Amino acid sequence: MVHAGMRVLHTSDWHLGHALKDVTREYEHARFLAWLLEICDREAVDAVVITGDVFDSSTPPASAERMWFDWVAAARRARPAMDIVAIAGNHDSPARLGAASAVLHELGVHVIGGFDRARFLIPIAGGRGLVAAVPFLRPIDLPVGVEITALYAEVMELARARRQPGQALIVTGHLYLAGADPTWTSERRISIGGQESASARMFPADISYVALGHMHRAQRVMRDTMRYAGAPIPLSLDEARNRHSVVLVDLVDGQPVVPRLVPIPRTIEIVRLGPAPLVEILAEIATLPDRVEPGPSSDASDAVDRTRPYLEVIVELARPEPRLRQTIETALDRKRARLVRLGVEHTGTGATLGDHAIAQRLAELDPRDVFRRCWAKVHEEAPSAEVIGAFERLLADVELAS
Ligand SMILES: [Mn+2]
Repeated sequence: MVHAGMRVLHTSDWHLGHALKDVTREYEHARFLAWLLEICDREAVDAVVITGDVFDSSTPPASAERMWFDWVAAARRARPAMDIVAIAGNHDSPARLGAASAVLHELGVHVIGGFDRARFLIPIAGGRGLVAAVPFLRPIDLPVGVEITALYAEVMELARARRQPGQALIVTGHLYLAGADPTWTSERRISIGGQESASARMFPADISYVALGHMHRAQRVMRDTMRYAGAPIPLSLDEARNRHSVVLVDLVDGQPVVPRLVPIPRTIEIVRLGPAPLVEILAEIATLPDRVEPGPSSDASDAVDRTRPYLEVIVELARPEPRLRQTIETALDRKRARLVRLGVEHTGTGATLGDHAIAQRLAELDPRDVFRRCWAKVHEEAPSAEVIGAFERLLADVELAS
């Protein structure tokens, strides 16, 4: 019988190496990671669970990989007994994230790239907890005919067989669960109707805590102890209103106490103007704070410069305005905010409105429907199951790459 409490910190979707319309997020990530280390120390965290998308791409820049390894090293120094478990998300390369796993394992850091029956069960906090570390499941991880639900059923069977009485069981996943709210996240497009969509019911109630990644908005699913930790920074302008946090889960004799959210301070604000007519936009820009002149202390002025707000401007136009960008940029000349997106909404002729409507309808269509219609047009019959299967695999590849 294992007795004693433990504290787990759940975080997700860091997307190290991310750029917002060409602007690197390095400074925000560095600030978040420094803050995270402080929280681990202050809250005496026993284990950190990172549920995927450590990196923004399968080939992250060296600076992003360095940030990851530097953080792991700093965490080891600050809290030598703290376990770190990280799984790959759909953005990570399982091979690349897992490449250093043997070295990291020696340091008490468990990185799970691809699903591996032999090593996904990881005891943490001196055996007070057991993590079933299931990463994002690619079609290649699933034997032919085996669905995600069936694989998780097997995971649960193996985990229950290994679990000691009183030991907390934490199960991870990087997937979209039906019922989760993906509203306006940059993962929205790839998650709806994708192969990774699954039901929350595959996580039975004897799991102490279900640590989820993929949805960038922090949220609970079905119960308090099944959560998406959410991304630590907004990864698109549409995520501007998300509140970012990490989850602290206290487990006493394997039983969870209601999880606590710790809000993450936002390093860089996002300002969104419009859609509005140009005169209104210019009036709003005039009220924005002016740029601070660089002071003598280079460190302080560096921070001031790096934290300039991101600005999105959407202008309503009745007719094309070739000098629009120049007009906006001139108005922003002495302003602190930096323009990362200038969009236009046409309110003019029926033709442009019509184009707009068609583009919108296209975005709403399911690629499968489009494919079926195109196939039927050319071949005068519905595509066979084999052809649909091939298209699904192709679609999954494209979705993984995006
Ligand atoms: Mn993500």
